[in-house]
Amino acid sequence: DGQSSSTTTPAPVPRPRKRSGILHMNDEEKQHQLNQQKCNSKWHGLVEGNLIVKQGLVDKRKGLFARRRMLMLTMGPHLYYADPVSMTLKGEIPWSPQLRVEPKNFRIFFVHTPNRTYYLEDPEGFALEWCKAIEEMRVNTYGVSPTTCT
Ligand code: 4IP
Repeated sequence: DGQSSSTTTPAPVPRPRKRSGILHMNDEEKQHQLNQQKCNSKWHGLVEGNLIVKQGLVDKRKGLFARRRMLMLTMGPHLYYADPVSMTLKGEIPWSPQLRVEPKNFRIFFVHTPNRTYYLEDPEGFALEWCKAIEEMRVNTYGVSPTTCT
């Protein structure tokens, strides 16, 4: 069809690194980022040596009440949440190929896991960014599931 002719392909143009580009870094770049995180992030001690891909304050609702937590998506992958006042790790949303995100609006998003749905609210309104980052991590880790029911 003429598409696979031997025309010279133009030299690749270096593109600026996207926020989510961390997933596509080579080992050396990741190690560099990790060293930066060790020196510069006060959360480093809570994430078991994993590289933080995205972090931000969210309100995590359980029952009637919500707790403000620092949510941290890391390589591994992990989704840790910590108390930003006491700077202690409170828990972790368990990763599995079944983990799914569901944005409700600009602030509220759900993280569905086999045993629990986490109700999260980004008070700054970046719920869609969270969903994108978590979904990208899921695809990057487990691939696109062929058995997804819609
Ligand atoms: C707590 O409510 C907090 O929401 C906890 O969140 C939550 O644990 C507890 O649920 C829930 O009872 P109160 O602080 O009002 O008592 P966090 O751990 O972030 O402090 P998780 O971690 O599971 O959401 P239980 O069912 O896990 O105890």
